[in-house]
Amino acid sequence: MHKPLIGLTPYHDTDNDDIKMRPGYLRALKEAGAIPVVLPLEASPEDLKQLADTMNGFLFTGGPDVHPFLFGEETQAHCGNVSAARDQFELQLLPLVMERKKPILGICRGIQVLNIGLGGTIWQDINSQVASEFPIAHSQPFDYSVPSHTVRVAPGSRLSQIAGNDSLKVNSMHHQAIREVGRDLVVTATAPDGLAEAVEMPSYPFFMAVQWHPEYLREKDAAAAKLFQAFVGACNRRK
Ligand SMILES: [Mn+2]
Repeated sequence: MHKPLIGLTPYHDTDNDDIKMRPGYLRALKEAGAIPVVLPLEASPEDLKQLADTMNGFLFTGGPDVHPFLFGEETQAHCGNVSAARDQFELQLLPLVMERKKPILGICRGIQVLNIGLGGTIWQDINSQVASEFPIAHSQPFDYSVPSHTVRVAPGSRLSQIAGNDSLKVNSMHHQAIREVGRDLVVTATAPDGLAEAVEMPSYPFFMAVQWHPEYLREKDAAAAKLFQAFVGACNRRK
């Protein structure tokens, strides 16, 4: 039986123009039964359509900030580096994938870029823009394989069904977060400070995005491994 092919959007190192991929994403998809395929950043509109046709699903991975002009804002003092090439690639790919109803998983930057692609906005820098009596360490001080904060999962959501739990311990390495939620998305996990940590699109076959990094948790945490299994399962059904 052919395994599903899952296209991953790559990291773009703007200092030397390299594209890179963290092995954790590749291993997580491989363990869940897929063949991960690292996508290029330079692709014509025709190439993008062919990729959208050929891949069985898409993982929008972690990475740098998204350019604020893309969600209608000036650049805030604490916004980080951006890659125009990656912003453009991901935002052009998204509507083509959605037209074809291919499964989508977003991780970290992925949740933000998917939200922006659907008309939503983000906090450019949580620490300087969101006041909190007990600031949560969204840039955690310890290893990525160790969870640092909890999220409350919306009962009845797809995430709740997959994880089998309405409270999850997650890692956290983001300084940006969803502000206004994009079209047709619902928030399905929330951090103790009220920030959105997961979204999904109930009207779409499989559209889920998380702010944390389940690829670093999957070895010790069944809920993180199940997220990849559910995604790959949806990709298998779309072959
Ligand atoms: Mn967090």
